[in-house]
Amino acid sequence: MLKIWGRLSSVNVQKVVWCADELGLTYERIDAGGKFGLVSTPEYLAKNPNALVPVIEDDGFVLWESNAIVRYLAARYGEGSLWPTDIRLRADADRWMDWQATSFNPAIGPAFWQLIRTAPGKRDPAVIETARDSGEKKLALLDAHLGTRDFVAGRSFTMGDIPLGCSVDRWYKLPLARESHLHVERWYAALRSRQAARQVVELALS
Ligand SMILES: N[C@@H](CCC(=O)N[C@@H](CS)C(=O)NCC(=O)O)C(=O)O
Repeated sequence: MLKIWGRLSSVNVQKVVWCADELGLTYERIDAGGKFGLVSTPEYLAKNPNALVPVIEDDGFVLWESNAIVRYLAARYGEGSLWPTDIRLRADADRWMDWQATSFNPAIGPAFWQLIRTAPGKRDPAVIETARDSGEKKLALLDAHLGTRDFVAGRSFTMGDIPLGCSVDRWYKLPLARESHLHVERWYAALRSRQAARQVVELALS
């Protein structure tokens, strides 16, 4: 059976759980990281020397790095659905996965850390405002893209929607003043209505 190590409060673990649920996979999730520890034990470090979550083990194959895990699961279990067979659609899905990891998440991350993981008295409003402003600019770009398609890679939901869906879910749960991005809001509502997204969208930030 597929095993997933990682606490659900991690955006990177959320991607893997959502992907596995989309694919209807049976899996065991083992809490690790944060208050659950485990990541610094020799057994865990043998699986992931970065001491980070998530990690998966699938039929003896161990893999870390959340977007690589989403790609692997989609390719192995979701060909033609989460894993587009058309190479350009797949490249488009890939592109938005990379954008989530290298652009959107780093932009909004400081707001999350300040507002959710930092005691009120120690927060820096300037850091929050910079992250908010940066997040809005990136969402405007995504909004323009979604203005002409239902999902990030076109008409169908693919692996490309999952990492970004987790980050945008985080964005909408942050206690921030937000601008309106109608296409992103429509897309996010469609994602929220998916049964497989429930574990993520019903979770409070912590
Ligand atoms: N690039 C890695 C980043 C993994 C990462 O930073 N994980 C964080 C949680 S989001 C972590 O393990 N933090 C330490 C901990 O939870 O103990 C990935 O996408 O898998």
